[in-house]
Amino acid sequence: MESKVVVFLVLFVFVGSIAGEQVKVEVKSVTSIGKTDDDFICATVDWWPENKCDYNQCPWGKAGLFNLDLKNKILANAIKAFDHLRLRLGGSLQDQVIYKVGSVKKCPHFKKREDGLFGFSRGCLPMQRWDELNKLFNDTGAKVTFGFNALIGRKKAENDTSLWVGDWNAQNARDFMKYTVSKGYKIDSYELGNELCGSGVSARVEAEQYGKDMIALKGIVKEFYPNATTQPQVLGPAGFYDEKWFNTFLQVSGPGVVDGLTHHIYNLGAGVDSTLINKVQDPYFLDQIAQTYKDISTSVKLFGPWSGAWVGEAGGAYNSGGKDVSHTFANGFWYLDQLGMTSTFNHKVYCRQALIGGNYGLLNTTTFIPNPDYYGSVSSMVLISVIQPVDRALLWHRIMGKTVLSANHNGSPYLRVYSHCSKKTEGITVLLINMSNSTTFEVSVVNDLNLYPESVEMDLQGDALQREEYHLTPKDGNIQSDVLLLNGTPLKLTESSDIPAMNPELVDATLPITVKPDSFVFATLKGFKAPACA
Ligand SMILES: *[C@@H]1O[C@H](CO)[C@@H](O)[C@H](O)[C@H]1NC(C)=O
Ligand SMILES: *[C@@H]1O[C@H](CO)[C@@H](O)[C@H](O)[C@H]1NC(C)=O
Ligand SMILES: *[C@@H]1O[C@H](CO)[C@@H](O)[C@H](O)[C@H]1NC(C)=O
Ligand SMILES: *[C@@H]1O[C@H](CO)[C@@H](O)[C@H](O)[C@H]1NC(C)=O
Ligand SMILES: *[C@@H]1O[C@H](CO)[C@@H](O)[C@H](O)[C@H]1NC(C)=O
Ligand SMILES: CC(=O)N[C@H]1CO[C@H](CO)[C@@H](O)[C@@H]1O
Repeated sequence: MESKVVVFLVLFVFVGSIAGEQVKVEVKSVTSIGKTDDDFICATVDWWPENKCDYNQCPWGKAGLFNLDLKNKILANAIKAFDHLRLRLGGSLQDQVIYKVGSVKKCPHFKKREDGLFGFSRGCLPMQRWDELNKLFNDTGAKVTFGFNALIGRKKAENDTSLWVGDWNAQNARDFMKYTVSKGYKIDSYELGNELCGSGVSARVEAEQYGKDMIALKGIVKEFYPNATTQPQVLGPAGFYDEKWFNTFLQVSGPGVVDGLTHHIYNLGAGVDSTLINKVQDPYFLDQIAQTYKDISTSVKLFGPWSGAWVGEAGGAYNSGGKDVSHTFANGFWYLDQLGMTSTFNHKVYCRQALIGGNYGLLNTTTFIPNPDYYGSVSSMVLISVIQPVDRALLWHRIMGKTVLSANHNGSPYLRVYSHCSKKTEGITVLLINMSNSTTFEVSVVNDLNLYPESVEMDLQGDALQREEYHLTPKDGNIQSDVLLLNGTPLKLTESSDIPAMNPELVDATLPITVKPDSFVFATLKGFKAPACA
């Protein structure tokens, strides 16, 4: 019989009286379980016009690519604060958009049309609008993914109501790319089509056909961007995961064609569902989607090791989100958990639907004021460290590095834990999500040297004596509030409409981390020696 001896290094020792439930979190520090892209956080900008309505509500307003106020100062500041926020331009109407360039002369707006896909006619993007959009992207340092219309040139199959057949006609995309290159606009990646894979949403295309079209797209990208170092990536199929379809697609497109295997997530059901508020706080419900992430990483491993899995669009609740939940603090239970979960399944990028628009915008559709999830995503990316003060950047993006470590505990399932190497400093950062509305957790983080158990001194000297903590809670304890508190103080735009500084609280590193009910905590542990982070 083999008995495995693992020596844990206890970082925190309980001192004094403790009110909450004690939990020991073990972080495996020798090997990583995943690696994200440098820029993991991404948000979408959609094509929806003002008259896109669901459930007697028209929540898009002027937040679509055609009518968004590109001169809005908050919008620009919100993108800039990320220091390279990925923006994915696309969505349902993408496959009905034509670009007014080359031989395209007529340039109509989207119109309601009963027999049109998603109830709309085709719409057209004038190059003047594309110029204006690129000015914003360039000014704010956005990393842009542009999704092409993938239905051009195909026709509906006679014997099947949703299937579209025939080759993609790439002429309009080519002309558009040529124009884009001639203007010097920087594009990070090009994507083909939206939700046409598997059984499709409004329309579908077979995997063999789609694989061939991806090869065509890659060819055009190589032609216009001959320098491999700066060549935009190619992404697809931008739809719901279907094992057989995805595997065939990767095999047909073949080695080196698809750089990012993009799939979409709406695991919370319809926006109108009155139980949405319960679903976002239910760990058993939230866990159900993990299998999809595991399956898609298996598809990548077996059939497309040259590519990486991306969540290309995730709004949580479909049909524009839930009007009392998706823009509030409570949505963070789902969203921050998703960022943590997908990174453990080796996803490279996570695109949140939407930067603005619908009920799930990171920014409020009419006021542009950041909603709680905006700061949560920033959090992940910001490192505001004591040594190196960075006064703005947002939490995930600012502090969570790209190397993902396994973190586990055997306490309540209502406490979720994720761990990454820290972004700009030594040690690790943990994200703790407390979905319980009644229990406080007192968390000690221990170092599981999973490969060669040996005892390592905790390096609690110098600035490691203190831990940086960011506690995110809702205003007045109301989880359906749009106002987020950082360490007890509301996050508000500055007078000049800038994103406020997000500074940590310094806590004695020998004490456990207190995670209050209904809260999110990012904690940066400098003295935590993780070989995988070296
Ligand atoms: C439907 O038509 C397409 C070509 O238009 C053909 O490839 C396919 O086999 C047909 N399917 C059936 C079930 O007849
Ligand atoms: C992007 O902005 C910089 C200045 O911030 C400017 O020099 C450059 O010409 C711009 N590029 C494009 C393509 O507009
Ligand atoms: C390709 O781009 C890189 C980065 O901009 C540059 O250093 C390199 O010289 C380019 N190569 C060629 C062949 O132009
Ligand atoms: C935007 O703000 C208004 C006013 O506070 C609020 O009623 C609405 O629910 C918010 N919507 C979104 C999507 O953030
Ligand atoms: C806590 O959540 C439970 C289940 O969702 C609910 O019944 C209870 O009223 C909540 N308690 C508080 C104090 O909000
Ligand atoms: C163990 C524990 O804290 N359970 C609570 C978790 O949160 C749910 C919903 O907030 C409560 O119903 C449980 O009592």
